[in-house]
Amino acid sequence: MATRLSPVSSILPPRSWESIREDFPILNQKIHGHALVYLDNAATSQKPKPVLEAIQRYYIHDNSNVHRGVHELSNRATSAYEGARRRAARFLNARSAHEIIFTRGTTEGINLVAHTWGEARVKAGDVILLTEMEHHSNMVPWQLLAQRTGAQLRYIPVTGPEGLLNLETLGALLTREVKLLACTHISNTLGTVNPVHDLCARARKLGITTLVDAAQSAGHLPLDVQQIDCDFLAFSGHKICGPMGIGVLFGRREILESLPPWQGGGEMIANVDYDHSTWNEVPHKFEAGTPHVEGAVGLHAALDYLDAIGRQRIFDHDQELAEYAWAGLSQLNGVQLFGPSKGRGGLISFLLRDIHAHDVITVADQYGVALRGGHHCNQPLMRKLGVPATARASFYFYNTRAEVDRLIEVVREIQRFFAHR
Ligand code: 7TS
Repeated sequence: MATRLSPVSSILPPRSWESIREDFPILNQKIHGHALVYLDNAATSQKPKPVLEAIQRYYIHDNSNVHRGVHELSNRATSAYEGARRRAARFLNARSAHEIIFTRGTTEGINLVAHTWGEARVKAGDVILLTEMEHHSNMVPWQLLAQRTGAQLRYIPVTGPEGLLNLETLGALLTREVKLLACTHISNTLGTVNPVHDLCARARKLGITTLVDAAQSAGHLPLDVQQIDCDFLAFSGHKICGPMGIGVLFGRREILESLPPWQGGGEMIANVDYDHSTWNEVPHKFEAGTPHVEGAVGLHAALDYLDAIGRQRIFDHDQELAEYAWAGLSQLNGVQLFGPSKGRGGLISFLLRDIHAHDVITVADQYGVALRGGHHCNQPLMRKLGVPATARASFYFYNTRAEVDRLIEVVREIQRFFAHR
């Protein structure tokens, strides 16, 4: 019998972070005369060359519409699109590619669930349980559903300065009226990593459906929908090195099969008559119209790229940078930091005394440091924290300790600048 060889990736030494960074030409430029320090990764990540090349290759060699054609290019486009679906299933450890719906992103995935599952399963008096740290994308679709159905929203509270979920309230909140628990995995403002596996297990015992917003966790840590044991999980490609306009909604197959479609049109049907139609099998039932094939191709390349680095390695790097930045910022006078001091995701929200977050990020930009400031689509959370806005630095694997040093230096500079005004 032939000897089995180990997969190549397991015998190659890991690539250095320096060489990985070279895959991102956009990072190598000056902004206002200073080297760009891109710390806005929670909004969108940069794209490595292999992703850009995969998209270009697709358009140069294979572009066509999918599924309905029989010519060679259509077959190639279909197999690229469906190959990306299988890759996304593997990325999430879903049981099958039937559980993967391509969307425009996290927001569209959550809206899809709120419409199809929500309208089929939620009625007046039911409760949708969220947390106080949800992004508007995981709040507003449920408010709209509540308005349509007469359901109510309840929230798991966030505790004081540490920004953790108060899990002691869960016993009282997880009542029989709760139909859905929808929770972010990593908060885009606080950096809190929520115990989604435990939350889903608690909900499951009571027959409550679960949805995980993985916009800030996919591509930052190992993600396994069977281990989390959630019913739905959504993420965006553009935050994890993929193109904009493509995302994934995972849905447990039995649930997807039992739901009505969302949008109507081509692709999602089996048979159409003048007065009624029947639906294609899942996941196609939920993908009306010409899909974003280019996006799926780019996403496929991004998932390969991330897994070649290793998601655990990425998470360790995120945490190291976040803790290094936390330590550096907390040594400065007049800096307020938000969220947990340890065990956090790779982003930090902060405020400088007497300086508005927008002034901080505007001056930081003059030094080439790209931060984001505002409510980060967390308006209710901002009110709870008692601040109008925060400045936020968010990291990815191509960021370095030297860039964090530069951030701290620029923050000091901003403090000096405003002290003399
Ligand atoms: N959920 C979370 C936790 C997010 O951080 C975001 C985007 C979304 C959902 C929505 O993702 P989309 O790709 O559908 O727009 N967060 C941010 C941010 O923090 N700054 O810009 C976008």
